[in-house]
Amino acid sequence: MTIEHSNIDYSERIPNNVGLAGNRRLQRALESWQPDYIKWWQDLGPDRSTAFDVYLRTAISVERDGWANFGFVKMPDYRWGIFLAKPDLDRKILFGDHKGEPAWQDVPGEYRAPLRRLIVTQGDTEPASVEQQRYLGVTCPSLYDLRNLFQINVEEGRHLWAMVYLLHAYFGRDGREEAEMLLERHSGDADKPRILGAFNEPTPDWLSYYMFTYFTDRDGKYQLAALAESGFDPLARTCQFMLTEEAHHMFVGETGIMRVAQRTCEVMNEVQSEDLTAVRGGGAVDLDTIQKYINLHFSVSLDLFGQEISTNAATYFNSGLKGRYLESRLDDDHRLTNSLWPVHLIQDGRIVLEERPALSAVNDRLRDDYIVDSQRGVDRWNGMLDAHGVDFRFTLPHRFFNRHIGTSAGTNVTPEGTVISDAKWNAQRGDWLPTEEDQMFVGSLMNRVTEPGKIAAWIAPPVRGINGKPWDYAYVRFN
Ligand code: BYC
Repeated sequence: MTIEHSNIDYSERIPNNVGLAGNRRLQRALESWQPDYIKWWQDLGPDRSTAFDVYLRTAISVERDGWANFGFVKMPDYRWGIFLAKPDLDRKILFGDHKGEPAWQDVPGEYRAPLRRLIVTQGDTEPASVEQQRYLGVTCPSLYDLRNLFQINVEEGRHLWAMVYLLHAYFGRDGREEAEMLLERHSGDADKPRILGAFNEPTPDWLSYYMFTYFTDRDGKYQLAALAESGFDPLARTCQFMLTEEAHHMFVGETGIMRVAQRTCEVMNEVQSEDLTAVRGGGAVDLDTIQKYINLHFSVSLDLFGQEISTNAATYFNSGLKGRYLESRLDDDHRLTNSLWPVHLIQDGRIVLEERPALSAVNDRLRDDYIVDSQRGVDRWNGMLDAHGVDFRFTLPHRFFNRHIGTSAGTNVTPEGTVISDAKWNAQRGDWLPTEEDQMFVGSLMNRVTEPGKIAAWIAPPVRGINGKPWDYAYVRFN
């Protein structure tokens, strides 16, 4: 392909660091997709937001300091573009049958179909999340939060661009068709839904949103990290850069949940009670309800890792298309020919932990890494509860709780990990997952606050603002 740079060329209609101007055909193809993308953004992106000036960061280079560029932008004018991490000309494939061979700069013919499928699945989640969050701006708790929502939305839009670039540049006509389809499927659409389950669920309120950015964006982190190991070098480099954008999304989730729980602690102190009615009466979300939202979003996100035992995943690994988390740091043969991995399975109605060929268990291994990482934020939230003298502790439910994909789909498992009957599940479901009443209560708190320095009563203000600005800075200007 053409010469590539770490600096991004913003003089182009499509900003890029892949030398797009040197490939007229590809440039024209992407320029003809661009208006469809803008139309999609206007139809299904953040509701009634096109005239707002938003304090956004835009990458100016893929170097470490390339993110330090902030300014007011109208979202439809955001410079969505194509940014790949710097190339490593000697890069070798680290795992699978092709271990040690030079990374591919083009798509190997025999892996065309699975590679396209991985890219399409990844690409499909990005616009899906923007669609899911479409109406949240209408009920933002503060300008700071509104700005973060919009920042994440534009970056998910850019992640879509990242995958569309790969489809256009490397997959010819069917790649172009897939790129169109990415704008035609819609979250929750009865006829043309998004590909993965979690991306068809609504994100109706800000508590759900923080949970989504904590738990579901974290699946994004792990999937992107696995794809960043790919032997297909353009995919690897695209994902490496996407990962730098992902960190902020998870930060918004983690601090968002922290701030909701902190406010709950403050209200419990004000009303001198931990009782649900008293806490809700004080205008905060009771801790039990926050736990139910954790249970829901964690379990839905665990489904995104696929089956515990997966031949798809084994094929992706063997073929060098999708690796493990931080593959280069793992101390083994990177081929997994004879190794085993402990996998939780349901057998005869019981949960067992059994060694299985590691190759077929790579999905579950990634899920293991994800669970460890998810626990870190939970520990930090609990540290805050402790500091407020509150005894309650948040927990992650058992990995088989409320699962719809994998070995435990269809088995009722409590958050503690006990298999129970349908009758018991139905009787206790409402203790573990948000009930309609819980959702209505959370929904009733969602009122729009857009005055600088003001914040909704159910959430504490952030510790600091964006880019050294105070948290009460006017991050969004309505026109
Ligand atoms: N929903 O062998 P298995 C993000 C299907 S999030 C529906 O385990 P595989 C983001 C599966 O397709 C990251 N279907 O499958 C976050 C397969 O279908 P077929 C997104 C599901 O392929 C927030 C069958 O079940 N990126 O970036 O090994 C905001 C057998 O399953 C689901 C990726 O996912 C499900 N949850 O694993 C914005 C990376 N799970 O073959 C963005 C790309 C499985 O029977 N995707 N199935 O027709 C992949 O690597 C894989 O497709 C999966 C599934 C890990 C998702």
